[in-house]
Amino acid sequence: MNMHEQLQQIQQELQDQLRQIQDSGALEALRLKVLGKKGSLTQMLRSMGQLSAEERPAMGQLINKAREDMSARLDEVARRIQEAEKEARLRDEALDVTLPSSGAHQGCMHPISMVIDQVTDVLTGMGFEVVEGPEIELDHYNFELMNIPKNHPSRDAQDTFYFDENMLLRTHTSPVQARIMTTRKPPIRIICPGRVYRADEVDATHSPVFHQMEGLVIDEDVTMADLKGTLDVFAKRLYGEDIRTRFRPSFFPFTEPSAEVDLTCVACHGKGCRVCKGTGWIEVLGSGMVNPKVLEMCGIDSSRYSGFAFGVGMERIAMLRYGITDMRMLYEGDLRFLSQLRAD
Ligand code: 2U9
Repeated sequence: MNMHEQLQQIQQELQDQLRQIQDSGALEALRLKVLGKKGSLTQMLRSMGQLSAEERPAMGQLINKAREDMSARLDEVARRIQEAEKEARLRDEALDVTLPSSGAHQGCMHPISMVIDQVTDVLTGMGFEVVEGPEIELDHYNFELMNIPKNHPSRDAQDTFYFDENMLLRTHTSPVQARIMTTRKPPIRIICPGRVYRADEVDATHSPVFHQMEGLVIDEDVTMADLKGTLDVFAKRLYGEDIRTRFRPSFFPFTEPSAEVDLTCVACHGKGCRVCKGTGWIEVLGSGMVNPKVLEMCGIDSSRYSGFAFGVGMERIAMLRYGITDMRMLYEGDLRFLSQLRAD
């Protein structure tokens, strides 16, 4: 085959293959096969040495002309393919903004947060001020100033999470109140909501992390009547006017005297049911008159001032309010459960 025929063949082949090409990758491969360094046309240019000096210029012109032609044809097909690929991409990625949405997810507050808000609303409405403090606390504020002696079981490493001898995760929010007592003068009327920690095993009624709200009032002439009146109003505002309170003697190192406070069962309103085990009463709060020793340790003159304090578990209130029987439901973060509970 002479060079003219060879050239025609290359051109014919290119023409045939171009007709079948669908994508830019294959097109680039074809361009290399013909015009690349080792391409068929490039080989032909190299083999021009075999021609006589007279034949060479005309053949050279012919090959160059063919190269330009073929290059232009390849470019033309490349443009067409690029256009087609772009069209296909636009089709694939098309977004119909007029379609209805798949339903935006509406969040809700966690039941513990809802209950903290509700209890806070009632107590701030009665004149209490909200105070917060650190969850990592000193033994001094958590135990020492609360009159919890060195040999007390709650100080045991089995019951309390310690960082070292002096630092721990607070076991109640009382240290927040101790901090206020050591820095402010009475009258003091504060509530301390917050997370507390105890080395408990998890079960239906226990968790190593839970939430408390504690209240403290210190002033001149504060008596047990003030404690009873305050908690009675609190219970009625939280659960309704028919709710009554019942005080039973108890013991806490930081209060003297101390009392457990029962409320009319909020599930059956006192008739007797499963929640109150038929008694008509449910235990909800702990309370008492602040132990004069605690007042003195915190720098408050116990001959002039007296006070009362109370504590209530937020999980307990949430479980009663929303009919939850297993505390673990509050911590599992299961939206099928949580989203059923909404603020009322
Ligand atoms: C100071 C002095 C006294 C806070 C009190 C209780 C009784 C109580 C429990 C309720 C359920 C803890 O969350 S719970 O397990 N609390 O029974 N708390 S009196 O007494 C104080 C606090 C601060 C300075």
